[in-house]
Amino acid sequence: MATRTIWISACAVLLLCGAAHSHRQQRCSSGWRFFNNRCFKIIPTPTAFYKAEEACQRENAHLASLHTVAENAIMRSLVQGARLDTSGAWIGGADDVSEGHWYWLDGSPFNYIDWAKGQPDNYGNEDCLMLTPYDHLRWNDLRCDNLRPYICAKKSGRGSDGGSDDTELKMTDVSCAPSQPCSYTTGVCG
Ligand SMILES: [Ca+2]
Ligand SMILES: [Ca+2]
Repeated sequence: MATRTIWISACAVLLLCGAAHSHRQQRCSSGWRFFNNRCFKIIPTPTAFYKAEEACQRENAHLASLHTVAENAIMRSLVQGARLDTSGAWIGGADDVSEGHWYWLDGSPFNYIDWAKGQPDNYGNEDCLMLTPYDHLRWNDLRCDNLRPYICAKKSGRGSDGGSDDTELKMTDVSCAPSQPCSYTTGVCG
């Protein structure tokens, strides 16, 4: 287990190197990280779900929707890199309109899921979506008034000198030892 933890950390360090590249490009403003035509930002301040969404909207973003294995894995690695893997983080899904009918706050199709074991369980009326520390940052429904860090996302913009040589975060940024390959389903090494 100690070995696994070490390689998760190594994974995060290399991922942050990839993020540093993204700061030199113009597709995302400072503090945001570019991946798959969107810009993502992790805000570590523990915040209730809809307060977090309001904060994202003030930056023309929403709580992040996730649509692919790669996006999901990259977000997990970013959360780990920010050392928030013990608190988890809100992402932008909810089933508060109709129980069991999940939607993304940004209006995109809810076409991918990665529920943690036994989730969603709506325990005590849980209607908001988070990456849970209890199962490798897979998904859990949680009561919306809980305070958690959160991930905002928005479409990438084209800066005045946005170039074609932008560096994008990619799965190869999640690098691990050959004996502990990075899992494309969990986004962690081993
Ligand atoms: Ca629910
Ligand atoms: Ca739950």
